[in-house]
Amino acid sequence: MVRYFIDNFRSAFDNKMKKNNVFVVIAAYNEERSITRVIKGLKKHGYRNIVVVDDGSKDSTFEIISKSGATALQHFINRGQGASLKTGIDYALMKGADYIVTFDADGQHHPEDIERLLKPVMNGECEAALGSRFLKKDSNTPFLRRLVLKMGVLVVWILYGIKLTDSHNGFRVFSRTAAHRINITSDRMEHASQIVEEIHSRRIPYKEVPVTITYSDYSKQKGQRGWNSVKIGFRMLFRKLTH
Ligand SMILES: Nc1nc2c(ncn2[C@@H]2O[C@H](COP(=O)(O)OP(=O)(O)OP(=O)(O)O)[C@@H](O)[C@H]2O)c(=O)[nH]1
Ligand SMILES: [Mg+2]
Repeated sequence: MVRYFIDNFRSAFDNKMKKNNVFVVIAAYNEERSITRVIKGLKKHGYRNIVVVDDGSKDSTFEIISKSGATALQHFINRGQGASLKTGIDYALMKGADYIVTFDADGQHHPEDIERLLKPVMNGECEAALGSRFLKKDSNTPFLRRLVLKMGVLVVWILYGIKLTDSHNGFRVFSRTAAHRINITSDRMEHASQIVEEIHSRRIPYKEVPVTITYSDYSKQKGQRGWNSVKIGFRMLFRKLTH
């Protein structure tokens, strides 16, 4: 009985210690309606180092983050999710992060999935864990979005020679080493393909891990339009041909 309590206490203590060097980086653009819930959810799961980059929002996102207890960084103009993640990752590295989680501000990601992503990186199995909504059966991704994402998988395979099940999933974990090596120079949504390309070309060991991505009315109304995805595809192709 005593042994049971000691083991439980030790495992809770170990988990807390492990989470101390985990930094969760969130890019947020006009997310005043969801950001409080997202930060609270992460804190509830024991994450203390939460870095939110307000990407020149026109609403009160920055004021909300500043009062939330999370670290609030700000772009004075809107620069895009890629640029925001770079700002947040650079900050986390500067603060000594050992593990970096990239997490969305619109409530589509679930904090309970973070441990599953962290595990293979902490075990030394890989340096980057990439979330995949398609390794799980219960995906609630709308049909059109699913189609666009599957095309993205195909394009990434053809352009970069890397075959993933979900190449445009913003939920990931990087080790400190991987975060240092992955150079995000694409400011906007093409950064997702660039991260995959960097992982491949720099031979960073990676693993796909199942995660749940929730599509709510809010996220669907705020999320990416089909046309935008086509533009991203063209920009990826342009980048590939000119680099
Ligand atoms: N759209 C957009 N999002 C940004 C920008 N800067 C930061 N973000 C954040 O990036 C995250 C992902 O943006 P989404 O537009 O939802 O993209 P997505 O989740 O890949 O696409 P959906 O599956 O359609 O939701 C959110 O947390 C945004 O707040 C920006 O300039 N534009
Ligand atoms: Mg979204």
